[in-house]
Amino acid sequence: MTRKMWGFIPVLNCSQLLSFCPPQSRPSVIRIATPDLRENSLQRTMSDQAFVTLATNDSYAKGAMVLGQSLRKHNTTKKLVALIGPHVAEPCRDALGSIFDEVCVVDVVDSGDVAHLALMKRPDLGVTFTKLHCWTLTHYSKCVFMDADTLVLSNIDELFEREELSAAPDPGWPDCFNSGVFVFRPSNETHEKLLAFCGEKGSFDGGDQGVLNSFFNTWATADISKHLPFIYNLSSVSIYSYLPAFKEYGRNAKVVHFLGKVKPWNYSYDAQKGEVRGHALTPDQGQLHPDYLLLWWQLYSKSVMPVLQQAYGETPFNSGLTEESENGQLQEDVSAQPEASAPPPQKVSSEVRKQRWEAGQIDYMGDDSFANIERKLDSFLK
Ligand SMILES: [Mn+2]
Repeated sequence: MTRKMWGFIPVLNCSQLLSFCPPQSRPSVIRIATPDLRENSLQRTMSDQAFVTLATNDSYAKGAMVLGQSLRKHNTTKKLVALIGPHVAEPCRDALGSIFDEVCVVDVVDSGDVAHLALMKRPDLGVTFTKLHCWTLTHYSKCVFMDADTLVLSNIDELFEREELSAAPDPGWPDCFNSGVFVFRPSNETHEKLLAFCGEKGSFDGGDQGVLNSFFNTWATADISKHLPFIYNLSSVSIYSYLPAFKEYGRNAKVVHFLGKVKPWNYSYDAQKGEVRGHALTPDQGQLHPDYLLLWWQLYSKSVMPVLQQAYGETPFNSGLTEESENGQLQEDVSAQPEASAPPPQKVSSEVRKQRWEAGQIDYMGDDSFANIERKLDSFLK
């Protein structure tokens, strides 16, 4: 009975409420805290926008942590949100929690709604559905999604001036946008439309980029302001495919995207020497720019390792850091698991090297490193 009564209480503002009080019980001075109010509304505007990333496993969680710290390092005023899959380990969640403002576990299998239905039609698109979940963050009015394999090089808060769906061209097919960095407006309606679309039509590339490009299919032609400059999603692939452009514009890069199968966390790092190690000479690998790779590891060892150590406590974990032992032999971190160890670079003859280059097996970290290519290029350009 009493509970029901609450339903009839109208929403009143302060002065309306005060008018019910007898005059003697009213406070003599009503403090109007203007500065506080202003601060609150400012905070509201800022907390109304967020950078969002996604980690489906512990390795990607490390990437997300480095991304989060790179955004913090460049003084973002926006909130940081990490979506995580149900398989991310507890200490990793804790570590993410101390870098991000919000960590949301997304389990598409558990959601008994449109997502579940779509997933039953296309079980192969599970990870994609997890990513599309970012549209349900409706307590934000605008967000910028960033893959966990991206790294921020300067403040990029200006991206929030853009509208949905803004993204940079994909280096492989520039009429498509790359879905590693995009501006969007959370909306349950859009989320459901996306899922239904996904369930019906699937994805032409098997991932979120295919779905999003088919859904936002006027991106290439309708509104040039939705084309983010390439410097907001620079992939190493393009550095090597158009080196002169990189030489001209590369210094303005704001976001690096470590595209490809091999990610920064697949390497290891000697913190004492400040060297990245463990480069494998197999096709489709090692396409990461050594300078950006080093930057990633520097940030990881300085700003992420302490957070991880705190979260794991005594429990050993795969840190990816290596130490030189007293007899000069390279040792993996005692706690490291086999996943982190890739074969060390090998010296090969120039003939073999040429063959490998032509077969697309490029030793970006060694003989074919950017510095060497640049030297060669400079000798032509002079
Ligand atoms: Mn990516």
